[in-house]
Amino acid sequence: MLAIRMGVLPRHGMPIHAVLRALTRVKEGLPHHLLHIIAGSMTTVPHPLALEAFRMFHLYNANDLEMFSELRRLEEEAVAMMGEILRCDRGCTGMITSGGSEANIAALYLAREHSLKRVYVAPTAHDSVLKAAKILSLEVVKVGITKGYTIDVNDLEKRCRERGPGLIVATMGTTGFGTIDPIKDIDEVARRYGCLIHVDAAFGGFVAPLLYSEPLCFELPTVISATIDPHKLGQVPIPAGGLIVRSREWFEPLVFEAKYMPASKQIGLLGTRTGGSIAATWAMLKHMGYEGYKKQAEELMDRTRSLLTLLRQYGFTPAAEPRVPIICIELKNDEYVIKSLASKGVYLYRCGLVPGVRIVVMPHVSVDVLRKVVEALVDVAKGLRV
Ligand code: 0PR
Repeated sequence: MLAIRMGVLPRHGMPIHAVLRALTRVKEGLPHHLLHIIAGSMTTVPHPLALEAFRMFHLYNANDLEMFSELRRLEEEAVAMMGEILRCDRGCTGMITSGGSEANIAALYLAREHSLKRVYVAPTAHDSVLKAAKILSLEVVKVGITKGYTIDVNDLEKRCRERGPGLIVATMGTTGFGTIDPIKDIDEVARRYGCLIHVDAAFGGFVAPLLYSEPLCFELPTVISATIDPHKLGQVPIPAGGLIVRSREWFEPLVFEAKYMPASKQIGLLGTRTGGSIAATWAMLKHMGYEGYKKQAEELMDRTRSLLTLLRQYGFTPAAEPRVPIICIELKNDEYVIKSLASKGVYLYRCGLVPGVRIVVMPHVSVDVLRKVVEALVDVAKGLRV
């Protein structure tokens, strides 16, 4: 008999009820979006329609472009709908990814394949951008920021003049501060120095273009690609990110040869990917429509503004004036604050770049929840002063 040393793998399988009981115990130990106060994360409770659509299609591999060619059609329509939100009126293409990180890595990869080997990155950009640059061996040019936590266009211009053409990453809804880089001014700099722009709208894509009339994305000629995540404010379950690119020609390097596949090709950085993410994204875009997401964005920004007023009344200072529903409250000792809040069942994140805590006003973060967050913060801050 084969001598196998058993560790955690049971020699004989456990009955289903015992497995489920064990999993239930694990789940009970985790914070829950509705039972606790999760007000620092960019995840929210997915819409029941999105979960149903995911369940209907999760079995199908979206990367079998022949057997499941209908899925690619759904994907292209979902991409076109998100492209419309990002003001691409025609010609855009792209794909549903596993999230914002994969979309950003793919965007920087496309730039590299089109001979842009340098990337201009501000410290407010999401970490996945530096991760992408590292994986792809791109030269990183660090760009300064203003006191308002947005890209300093004068500094960007200076760097572009010194270093030359490259891909500039602008963020529509910074992870730590909820600010938006001055994308229109960045476009002017890009034009002058032969650069292109990738807009990381992973969080802000379902908010900013629906609320603000200023040029923000594909209506600017140097914007070549954008990230927009359905699994953040799209109410779609994880995993669902979105990569939108201006043209089929720019997307081409993401079409890979795969000889063993019926279509002899695959798209994207991954292999097998679930059709569930595509169906869930398509379903929510069709269900919410432009006006549905606009209404959600307005409501979340209303809540954010009320929260800012309340926080200021209690003497808390936001690090920046947010334009998407993310607030960074400057606080020393943020690690202690986060831990103390968690012991009260209130889960926030740190802002990252500055000491402070971050609140993200997601759809499940109601006015009542926000009131409880502020109460808990006041309590913990009292402890800090003594
Ligand atoms: N770009 C921006 C602007 C982001 O904020 C994020 C994620 C990404 C890209 C990467 O997206 P994926 O995480 O989908 O790959 N920012 C979130 C954050 O830092 C990630 C997150 C989400 C972290 C939920 C924790 C959490 O509970 O908040």
